[in-house]
Amino acid sequence: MALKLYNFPQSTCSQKVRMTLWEKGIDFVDRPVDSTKREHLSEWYLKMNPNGVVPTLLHDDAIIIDSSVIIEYLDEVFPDHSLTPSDPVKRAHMRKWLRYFEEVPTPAVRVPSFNQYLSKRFDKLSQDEFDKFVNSHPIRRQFYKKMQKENGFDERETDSALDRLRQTVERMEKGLAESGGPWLMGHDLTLADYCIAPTMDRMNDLGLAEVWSDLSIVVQWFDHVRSQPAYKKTFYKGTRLSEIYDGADLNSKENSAAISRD
Ligand SMILES: N[C@@H](CCC(=O)N[C@@H](CS)C(=O)NCC(=O)O)C(=O)O
Repeated sequence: MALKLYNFPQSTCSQKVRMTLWEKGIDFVDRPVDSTKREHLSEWYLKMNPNGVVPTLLHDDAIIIDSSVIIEYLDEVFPDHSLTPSDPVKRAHMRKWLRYFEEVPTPAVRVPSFNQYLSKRFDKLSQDEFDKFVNSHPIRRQFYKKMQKENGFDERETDSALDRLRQTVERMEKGLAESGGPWLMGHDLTLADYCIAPTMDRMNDLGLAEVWSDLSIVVQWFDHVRSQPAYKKTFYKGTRLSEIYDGADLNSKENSAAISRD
């Protein structure tokens, strides 16, 4: 059974799948997709993932897309070291977290990410080339239309994103207090923890850790999640936006050795 994960090293949606694979000890080929060459919008990639986004999992001949679908799929197909509660009510609560994370913080964190770093990838494009890229995007057209090529998102969009990120950590603080921790669902680590961990890492990388600095249980949870071996394997050198855009040498031997390419 061969598994290949098409992903961006730096994408939060990709990171949650890599964390799940590492946590469960599942062998996979890590296939980085080159966002600078817009590989994710190329014809061969769109045949697998018509949304033009990463990640995409290839499991033998099966193509599985959408990060939360992928992590649930992996946990179902490889049941050892399950990250899903066996009790249906608890399972529903875990899925409630997954859906909330997809709906609220995942889109919200894109706003400061583009403001601070990701809009730099459009620096070399003329306005016409940028518009062409935006109009060709299968599912992010409206998102990119809300931003300015050079300056990212306006104050209103940015404030709204920060508000949603604050709401997320407040909910986590409450959820962790109710569950008794150390994980969102209580005693056991579940997919819910790994679903949100990369977004928190991204906020930290953007200098936004103050959003939860007064929430002591979330602070503890974040320390705990960061100490997991799967976390360390997922965030290899070059997976954080600050490293990519603030000048780390991504072609260094150390970095290329950290990922297996096909
Ligand atoms: N719902 C999708 C969203 C995936 C997604 O938005 N991926 C981003 C990276 S985190 C992407 O590929 N963006 C490409 C682009 O905006 O062109 C999932 O969870 O897999």
